[in-house]
Amino acid sequence: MSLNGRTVAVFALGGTIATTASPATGGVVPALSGKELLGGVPQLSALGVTLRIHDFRRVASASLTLSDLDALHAAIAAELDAETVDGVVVVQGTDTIEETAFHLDLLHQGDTPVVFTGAMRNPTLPGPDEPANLYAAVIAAAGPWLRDAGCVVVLGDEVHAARTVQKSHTLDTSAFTSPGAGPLGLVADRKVRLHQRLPHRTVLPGNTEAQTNARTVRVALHTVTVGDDGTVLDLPDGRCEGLVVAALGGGHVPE
Ligand code: DAS
Repeated sequence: MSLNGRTVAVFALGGTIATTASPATGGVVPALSGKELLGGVPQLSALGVTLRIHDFRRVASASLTLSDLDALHAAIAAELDAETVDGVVVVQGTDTIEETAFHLDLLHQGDTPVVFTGAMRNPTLPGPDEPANLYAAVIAAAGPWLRDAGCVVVLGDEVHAARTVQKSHTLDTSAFTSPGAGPLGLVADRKVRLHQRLPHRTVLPGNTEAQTNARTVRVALHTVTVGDDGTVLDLPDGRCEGLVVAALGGGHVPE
C-alpha cells in the first residue's frame, strides 16, 4: 500500500536517539532537534508522508515527569483536533518508553495510532539503530494497520502493545519484548504485518479533577528481596500517601 499523501505528527523528546558527542563530558548528550533527527533518514522522503515535527522536550528519558507526560497527551490531543493526521510518532529515550507509552495508552482517546520509538545505540556508534527505528515508526503510524491499537512501541522492526512491552535488556538492540504475549507484529516491506489481533484497551475518562489531584499524591514503591526484614518499609511512613509492594512470586513476602 502506498503511504503517499499521509500525514504523521512527530513529537521529539530527546533520549539516546537524539544525542551527539559531548567533548566536555566525553559522553553524549541529547542535542538533535526533531528536524535534524528525521533529516538524517533520507529514505523517509521517498515514502511521500508529510511530517509535522514538534520539538517537545530534549532530555534523557529518566528526567521526564508525569507533568511532561500529561502535557504530551494534551499536545497530541490538540494536534489531532486541529489537523488531519493519520498517526503520531513519539521519539524518546528507551529507559522509560514502557512507562510513557503505557501512561499515554491509558489517556489517549480515539483510533489514531501513537507509535513510540527510540534507539539503543547512540548515533556516534557503528550501526546505530536510529534511522531504521524512525523509518519503521513513521510507516507504522502512517498506515491503516494500527488504527484502534492505541499506543505501541516500535523498535527493531517489532511492534509491541504499550500494555505488554518491557525494556528487558540494558544494551541489546533487541531489548524490547512482550513477555507472555509476544509482539503484535512486524514492520517489513513498508507495511505492518500483524501477528495477533489488537488487544483490548482500557482508556480512562477524560482529564478529571480526580486525575489532577492524583498528581499531588506521593506513592512509594518497595521491591521485596531475599533477606528483606521490612525496615525499609518504615521509610515512606508519614511521607507518602500510599505504598506499592512489589512482592516475590505471586505476592509472597518473608514472614
Ligand atoms: N539515554 C537513555 C534515555 O534517555 C537511554 C536511551 O535513550 O536508550 O532513556
